[in-house]
Amino acid sequence: MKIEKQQIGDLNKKSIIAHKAQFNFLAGQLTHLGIKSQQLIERLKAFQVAIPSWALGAGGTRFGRFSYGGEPSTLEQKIDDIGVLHALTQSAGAVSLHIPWDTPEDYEAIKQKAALHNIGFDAVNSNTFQDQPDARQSYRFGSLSNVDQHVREQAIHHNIEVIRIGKKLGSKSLTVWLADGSNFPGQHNFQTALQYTQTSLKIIYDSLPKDWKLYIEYKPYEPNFYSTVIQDWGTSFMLAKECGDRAYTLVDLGHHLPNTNIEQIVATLLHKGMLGGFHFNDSKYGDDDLTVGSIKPYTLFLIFNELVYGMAKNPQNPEIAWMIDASHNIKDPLEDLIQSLEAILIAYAQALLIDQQKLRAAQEAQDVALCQEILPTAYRTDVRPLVKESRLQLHGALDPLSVYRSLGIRQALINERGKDARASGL
Ligand code: PSV
Ligand code: MN
Repeated sequence: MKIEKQQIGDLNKKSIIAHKAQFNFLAGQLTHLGIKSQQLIERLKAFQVAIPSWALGAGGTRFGRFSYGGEPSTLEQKIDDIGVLHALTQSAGAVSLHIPWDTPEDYEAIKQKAALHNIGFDAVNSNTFQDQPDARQSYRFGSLSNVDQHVREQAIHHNIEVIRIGKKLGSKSLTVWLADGSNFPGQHNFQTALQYTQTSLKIIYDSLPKDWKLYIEYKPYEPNFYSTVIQDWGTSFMLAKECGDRAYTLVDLGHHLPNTNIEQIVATLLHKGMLGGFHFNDSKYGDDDLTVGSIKPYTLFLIFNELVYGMAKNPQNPEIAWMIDASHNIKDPLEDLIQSLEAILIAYAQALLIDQQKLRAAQEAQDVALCQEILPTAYRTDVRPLVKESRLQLHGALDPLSVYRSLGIRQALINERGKDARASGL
């Protein structure tokens, strides 16, 4: 399945007049504020978010899974689905593979498929949270932190194998997320578990090619419910520092306890040059993996405020690897991802509108009320015409969701792959 530019162009015609009127109105307002729309549009056009190979099928909970029909059951099909997303949104230009869920069989075919859709290979992800059918050791009691040396060695070797796979595809980074932890007090010696994890990560880090980065993801709980070895950004930060200067922290928005000030964590990491990877999603209670921006759009905007500030002011921080890490339990995954990409670009565009100079001056003057006014002024601007215009300039869809539906893509996928096709993943 490949969507042609012509098909999108034809469907854009329906809404182009209304779009141009809305865009011209907004651009006029921004000109009054001294903001050049085209500069913002160029930033939006450059913003690319990786799609995880495991997110193209239905997600599930421990209570069940509701398939959507036409799910991609091979890696080639998953890349085709990302190709659909990228053609429509022009902002999903990379795939992030999870191994062994999506271990390539024919590397050349996979690379050709990705090139056809203009998709690159972002971070590769290891999986030491599930046992594989042919594995000698079990991760029931952890992987890199396990008290059993054989288990640790198996987990280390798996990560080295993931690097080898990533190298063949052109990836330049490895993301490690560990489920390691304990369910009951006393089960773990915290210090030993941390030390084993550190030693194991260092071996993995030392196996990285010199132009690769390591991202260490943290999470407070789940699947373990009493303790998690890498529970917070501080632990990730500390482990990354122990590994070396190409190891960084990865922030996943869902991996915080309720009401954690994530924007402050983001600012701290950027200031220290340690924010390497970023997983987008949204949540109400825990790691709910809901559509980006669906629950707390203002928080997402505040986070983007720090990201925009940090990307401009912190050259010590590397380019951030963006990825959507959501689970699609009741919606068509492609529709869900389209909505997430839209929410990300909207929050980014709003944050780009913040008058940073005025904010800085108000902060220096300790004018609290004015500081508080400046942010909502940007947030309440309807930036959707800017986001649409950036897609239009790249020959994407003005309204990706409605074009997706008009083209009947889900039905075409069901016809092609069958109603019961099932994607690998969680
Ligand atoms: C764990 O919750 C996580 O956020 C990690 O990034 C995993 O790789 C991914 O989700 C698996 O769905
Ligand atoms: Mn994640």
